[in-house]
Amino acid sequence: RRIKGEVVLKDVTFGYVPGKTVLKRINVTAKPGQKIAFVGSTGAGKTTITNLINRFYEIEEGEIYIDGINIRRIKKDSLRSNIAMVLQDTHLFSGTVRENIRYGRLDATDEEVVAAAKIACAHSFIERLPEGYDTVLEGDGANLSQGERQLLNIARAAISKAPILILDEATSSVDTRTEKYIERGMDRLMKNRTTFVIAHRLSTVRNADLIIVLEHGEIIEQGTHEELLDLGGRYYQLYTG
Ligand code: DGT
Ligand code: MG
Repeated sequence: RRIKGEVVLKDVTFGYVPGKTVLKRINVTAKPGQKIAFVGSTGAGKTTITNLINRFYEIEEGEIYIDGINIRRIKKDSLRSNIAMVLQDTHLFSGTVRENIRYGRLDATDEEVVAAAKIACAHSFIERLPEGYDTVLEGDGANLSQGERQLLNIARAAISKAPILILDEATSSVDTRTEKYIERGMDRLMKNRTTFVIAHRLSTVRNADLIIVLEHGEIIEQGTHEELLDLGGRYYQLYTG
């Protein structure tokens, strides 16, 4: 049974430690292929929501469903292979650049690896490495810049066929010029996938199907970019601030 990518959070309440609630009664419905953006101040709970969709933590109250199936009943392996992610803290292992991009898609051909790197605007810097795609990365990519590590993570997401994509400040360490350049690649990455995007730079979320504004773990506003600007509330403040 193929995952289509509908994600539903129903009355999700969560805290990392007892007595300190981080998310309060969160309700979100993402239809297959939709782009949902989470915005809000530091500590509002944006990353925590994606941590729960990934099932990095167990929910105390409420439920999360993917295509109608409670994620508690989805095997972790299956969840891993159906959710691609690019996070602020990059995850690379000691191995070649090629292996790092192919991670999770071991059947991918060399051509697919290069195509994914091109989508991520990583091809040119990879070609400049001593051994190109066969360059061995030190643990966690210590021999790369933070921005280069993010581009490799984007390439990994691009080669993945996962129907669900999580982008948490995915291009935060990339310079403005590369970020501009990568925009089309990011659009290709999101195409036909349910995407949850978190970005401080609001220009990257304005075309989302739904923007959810969080404050202290609660949804305080939601709508499209235009709707939220018309509302003249918190999003408007963030946007014009
Ligand atoms: P950001 O990334 O700075 O824009 O902030 P958010 O919105 O991603 O915030 P988030 O979800 O990382 O944190 C929400 C709250 O949860 C904040 O008070 C810190 C707390 N928190 C986050 N991660 C952990 C964790 O691993 N352990 C504990 N005990 N608390 C955490
Ligand atoms: Mg965060």
